[in-house]
Amino acid sequence: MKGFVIKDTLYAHPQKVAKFEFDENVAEVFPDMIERSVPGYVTIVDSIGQMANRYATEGSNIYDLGCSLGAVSLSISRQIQAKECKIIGIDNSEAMIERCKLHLKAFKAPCEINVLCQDILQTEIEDASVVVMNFTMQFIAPELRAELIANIYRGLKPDGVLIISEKLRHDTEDGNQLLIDLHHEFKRRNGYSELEISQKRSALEDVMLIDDFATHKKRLTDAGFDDVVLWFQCFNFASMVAIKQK
Ligand code: GEK
Repeated sequence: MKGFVIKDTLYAHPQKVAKFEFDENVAEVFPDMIERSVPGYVTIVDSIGQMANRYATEGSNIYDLGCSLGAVSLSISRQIQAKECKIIGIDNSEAMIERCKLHLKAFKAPCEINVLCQDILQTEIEDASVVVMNFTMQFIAPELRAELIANIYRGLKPDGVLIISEKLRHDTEDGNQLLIDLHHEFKRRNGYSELEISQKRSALEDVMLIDDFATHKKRLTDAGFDDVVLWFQCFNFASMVAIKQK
């Protein structure tokens, strides 16, 4: 995405902080924002493509729910070898979807990617071998998450997977504070000021609501998934793959 990178300075100046939204301003700086804010983002996106290659089956659908600018869809498109798969990227932010279409055109995906502006709570998942939510579910109201996961489970074929990345809350106060401090230091080292870190934190309050790993695991197994593998964690950012066997 390098050719498009515009520096994120959205919270660089003191302001009356409004609730965080995925609007045009955020879409414009998104590649820089996410790389400087999420530890391991580039590795996660690349590894999701690798995992999709392992699980994608010929003629199946692959969903990228909350696709933003299409980084995951592109990574999958470049790495899967299964024939005639359809990649479907979905996001409910018009600003993201418009830019996503431009990015995908510029980067010429080897496997076709269809992009849709839609609420993922309304998405019909069918014949899926791989479903990805890369840092998306944390923006869904907690009381709607179990039904979303159940819907994904129903739409997955046997041996299909759901790859889900989230910011996590650790289940002890001191341990949680340690992970928060390490993450803030990561942001500082990436050039964000104390003001930017604290204003972004206020903007995300009540917008991004995070769970601990045990809650994720229980929700996934309650929906029917046979195994939940935590395959990546750096500080309070993690990614897991949930496997549906039959
Ligand atoms: C990436 N996966 O680059 N329906 C559809 N989209 C939604 C919904 C919803 N109900 N709620 C939020 N979104 C991407 C990064 S960003 C993560 C994902 C972040 C969308 C929202 O518009 C945004 O584009 C995305 O989920 C979350 O790998 O910014 O921390």
